[in-house]
Amino acid sequence: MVRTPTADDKFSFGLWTVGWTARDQFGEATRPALDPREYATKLAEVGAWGITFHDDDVVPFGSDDATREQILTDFKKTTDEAGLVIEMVTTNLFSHPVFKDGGFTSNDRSVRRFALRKVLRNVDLAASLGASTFVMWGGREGSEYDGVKDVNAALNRYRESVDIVAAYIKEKGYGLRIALEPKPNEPRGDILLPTVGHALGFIAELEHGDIVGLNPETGHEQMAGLNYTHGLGQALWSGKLFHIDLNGQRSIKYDQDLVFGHGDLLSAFFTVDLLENGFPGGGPTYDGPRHYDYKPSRTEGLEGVWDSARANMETYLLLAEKAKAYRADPAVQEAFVTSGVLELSESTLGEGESVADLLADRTAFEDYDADAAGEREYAFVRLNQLAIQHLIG
Ligand code: ASC
Ligand code: MN
Ligand code: MN
Ligand code: MN
Repeated sequence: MVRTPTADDKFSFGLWTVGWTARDQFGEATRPALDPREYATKLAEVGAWGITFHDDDVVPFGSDDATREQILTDFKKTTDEAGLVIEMVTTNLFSHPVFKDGGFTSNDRSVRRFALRKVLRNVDLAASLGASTFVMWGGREGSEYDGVKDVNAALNRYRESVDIVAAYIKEKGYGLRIALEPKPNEPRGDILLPTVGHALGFIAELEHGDIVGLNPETGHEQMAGLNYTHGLGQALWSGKLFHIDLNGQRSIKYDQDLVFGHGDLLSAFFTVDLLENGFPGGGPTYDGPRHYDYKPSRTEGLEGVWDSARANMETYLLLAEKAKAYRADPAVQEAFVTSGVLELSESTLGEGESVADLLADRTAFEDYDADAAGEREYAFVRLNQLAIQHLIG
């Protein structure tokens, strides 16, 4: 291990990650289910600062109020004793058969009302536990067949529910922000709000969108063939990067939820570079939890669970070290100039320059030597190779 994780690293894990018993589409669980409190204690031991959970991860679906109260009190006692921060809470609107056609966008209105009640109840819980983010992963919001879902109506219902929850948070004065988590498919054939871009477009249509942002997951963007680091970049640019789910994915296939860095390692390097060092030319930065949403592979036993939890943090810390050295390397700084990476931060019009001025500037067009400019060598390959040298050198 590069160094021991500390609270300043803000490493955080979903209870459902280490707690996954590895039941999949084709096979039984390969690991025993421990008491949620055991996972929490052990997560703190291996260096986590935070923990997150779905309501149903801690309290079995359908528990009566007294049982729920007791379980939550005990769980909170354990996390307090372990020194773990409950930084995020999320609602399970995907496991129970009632949600088979979705929660907020089910064709069945009674299901939508039940889903909204389940979420509002969980928002109260999140606030009482001191969480700062409330994640909404709409895994069952979608369809397998184009003709069965009225997308216009579904987005209206999605907006209705998210706005109701956001308004409720404001009315109660809770210090919570909502983070929507995009995913293109699985478990539904097609999920609504499939990518960072779709979700940003949706948030722009909300009445209470000021407290609604994103929780992009590495593998979810990569399942759509997209660049996760660019997705984080645009979310940051939009002021909407509220939370992140780090993990690994190897190309366009089912959601693998591998350990961070065990998928596309070079992409993981640039993800860490962005999170730790910000944009090369400055701009908004991310200061939130480094949260993992991964699954210990089905081949692992309990020892493998904790090895894999440690691996997530170790990989991140190793990449952070390398990304720091990469940015500090004079050869890289020089390449940033040669390649125009820093030049991109200069506004296209000069200060105080108007469009009329631009139109009058013959050097910008009439006398511009496009052929000569077309000969510029950007030397992007050289810059990328410097990254490779830092990564594996
Ligand atoms: C979440 C979240 C996911 C899913 C999945 C459940 O809350 O972020 O990606 O639930 O991990 O297994
Ligand atoms: Mn995933
Ligand atoms: Mn996730
Ligand atoms: Mn997941």
